[in-house]
Amino acid sequence: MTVSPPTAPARQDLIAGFTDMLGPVGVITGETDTASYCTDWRNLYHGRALAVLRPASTEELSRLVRFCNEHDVPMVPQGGNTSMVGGATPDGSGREVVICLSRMNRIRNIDPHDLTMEIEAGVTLKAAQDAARDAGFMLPLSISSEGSAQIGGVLATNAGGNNTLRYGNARELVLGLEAVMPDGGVFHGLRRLRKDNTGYALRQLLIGSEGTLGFITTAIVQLHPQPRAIEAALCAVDDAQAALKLLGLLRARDPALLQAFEFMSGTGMDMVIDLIPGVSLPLGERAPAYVLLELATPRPDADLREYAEDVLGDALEEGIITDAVIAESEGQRAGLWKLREEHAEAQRRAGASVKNDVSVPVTHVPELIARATAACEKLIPGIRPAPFGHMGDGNIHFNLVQPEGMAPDAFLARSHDIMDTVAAIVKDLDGSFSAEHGVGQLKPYMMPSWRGGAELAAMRHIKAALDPKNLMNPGKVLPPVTPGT
Ligand code: 2HG
Ligand code: ZN
Repeated sequence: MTVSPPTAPARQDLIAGFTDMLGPVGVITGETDTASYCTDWRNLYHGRALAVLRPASTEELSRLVRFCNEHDVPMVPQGGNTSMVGGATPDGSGREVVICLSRMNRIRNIDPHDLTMEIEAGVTLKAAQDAARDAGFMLPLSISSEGSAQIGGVLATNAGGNNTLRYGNARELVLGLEAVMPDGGVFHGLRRLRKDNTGYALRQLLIGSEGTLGFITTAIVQLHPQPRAIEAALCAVDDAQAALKLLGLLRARDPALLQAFEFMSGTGMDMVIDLIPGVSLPLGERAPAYVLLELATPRPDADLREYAEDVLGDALEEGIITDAVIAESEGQRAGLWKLREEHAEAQRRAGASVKNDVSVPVTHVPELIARATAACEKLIPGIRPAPFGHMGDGNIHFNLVQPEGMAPDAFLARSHDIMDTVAAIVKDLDGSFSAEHGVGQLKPYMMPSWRGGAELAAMRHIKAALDPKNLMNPGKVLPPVTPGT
């Protein structure tokens, strides 16, 4: 069945209906005003929207979803619009509405005994972290786009980020959830219990569903004690194998202290230093690869600085690292993290790039990097592999930047070849082709070969049961049904 966009009068009726429900402040129309909502952060996808809708409460959203259901209007949830896989961008038909929850942006409460925080979907991750810190706690989710990414999207994609090795992904941090289901019904799951084995864990189904099973409107997340001491260090290493040895050394000494362990290739770091204004490398000279590590403890009596100096001194002596700098102040710590966080932006400035957000067992990270580098260099001579990421939990962003001088479009035309080349190695190493960025509209074509058979069939049954009209974020995560999939 081909579905055409609504005719002009039908479109006017729908917009009048939206405006009745949300008021003029909640409805944005017109190609110019909706343009920024119809393109993704990477500028890979360009859609069109019937309207951008901004409900201010769960009740308004519930009414809106019922209305969309009655009128067969597909809905695309969008938070901070920071998806790396086009997960929040509408298609080109002009019949989808983008629904943003940015007006639902209250931090409702922080409970110091339960160590929980109740937050609405439109709160940015950074605002949530700041509120937790001001109350004396820590919300350990930390990702590069935290200034814009909103809680709804962070949970819908089960975001991971820099602290996963210690605190887990978003899923591990959520105790309770409220959501509007595809038929407009409200799932009232805002519970703050640590033990609650009552039926299926529906909240876990919604987390990571990328908006295909409903809208997350509010969450209760777990907080952690705020560290009393933090030490961040940037180390130069020869390769990922040396980085793995450093991880082993830190784990052997005191695994509880490690909070982040990030790998960066020399190529990626060169791009940051050369293309991002105001950053410089605080080490003697450039290296083939780097590790940014962070140690943290809530204990008042720990001398973390001395520990960091000892362990890195030993790593230098044993030849595991070739240089290191430990941040002397909060400002220097932020400076070290900037070198890491600017990788995505530096790669964007360096030209077209193909991203592979993959994970493998941590032991296999060096082999992944070595094999995928060789395979991609053979596939496209001059390609610039710039892998980096959350090595401590096995998640590497195996990103490849176009060869200098190659036309960006010619490079992007090879995207699937590159992704398939990397994916074959990841599969061989028992990994995943979608670690923390989701599947979105970039990767559904890979689902049958990675999640085929009973697993994909179960996903399709769940989707059909909850969203029989396929109105929630259509075209994302699940591939179209074709015989045999
Ligand atoms: C990060 O870890 C983000 O900085 C972005 O997940 C990764 O640009 C990327 O591929
Ligand atoms: Zn990442």
